[in-house]
Amino acid sequence: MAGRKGRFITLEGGEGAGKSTQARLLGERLTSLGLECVLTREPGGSPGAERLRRALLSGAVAPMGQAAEALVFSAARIDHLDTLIRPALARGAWVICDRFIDSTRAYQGSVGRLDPAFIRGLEQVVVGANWPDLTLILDLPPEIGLARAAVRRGAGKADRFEGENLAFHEGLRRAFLAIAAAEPERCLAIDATQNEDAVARDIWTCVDRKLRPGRARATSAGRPS
Ligand code: T5A
Repeated sequence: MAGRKGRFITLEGGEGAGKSTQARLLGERLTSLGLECVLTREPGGSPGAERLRRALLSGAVAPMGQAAEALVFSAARIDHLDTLIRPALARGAWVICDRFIDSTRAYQGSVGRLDPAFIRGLEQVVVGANWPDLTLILDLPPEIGLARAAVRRGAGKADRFEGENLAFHEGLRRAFLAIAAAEPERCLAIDATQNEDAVARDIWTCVDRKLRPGRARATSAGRPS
């Protein structure tokens, strides 16, 4: 992306895979190297997109159909990119985003059965040149992820997508693994059945090998102010 000085990392996968946990741990590690790190999420991440998140996760948009839902996720993404992600990358920050465009591909595209041409069109219009440098796909059997999400939720109600049946979540797992296989340059699947520390170690190995954060720090430290 023209004007990008920072790095853009996304975490993807099914419900309860550990994305938020690992986004936080990765952010702490990058910050400890002296890098500016922006932790964010989708849907949401900016005030406008957080309003759309509430509508999406409450199920209020679902009766309008898959295409309308994909467009509302896209509207949220446009605001998020414009107001938070692009400015952060332009000033040299490392942006870590909990879900991004691959969630639209998997949930609305593969499992929601929207026309692949429609999804590709959204990718071109909404994401354009703002593709992640690295996408980490946290992979685990959906039964484990849903059980983790249920423990964390406690007595709270399952949201629009958590409440779908097991076949839906198995389809999502296949869709994310297919994305990882199709785009090995950008995406890496991580075994998310391991404990938090082991998953964090695998993620750090990938980030370090592909994006060299230590070198980025050395370069920015050497820059004249
Ligand atoms: N969506 C989103 C679309 O349909 N299209 C789109 O384009 C986009 C962007 C977002 C929903 O919107 C859909 C997908 C989603 O359904 P959300 O609330 O943000 O909703 O849901 P998730 O992203 O699925 O977030 P979760 O919070 O459910 O899961 P995480 O972030 O993967 O998991 P995390 O880190 O919160 O961990 C869950 C629990 O497990 C524990 C944690 O402590 C926590 O209690 N845990 C572990 N336990 C054991 N071992 C480990 N390794 C663990 N890691 C975490």
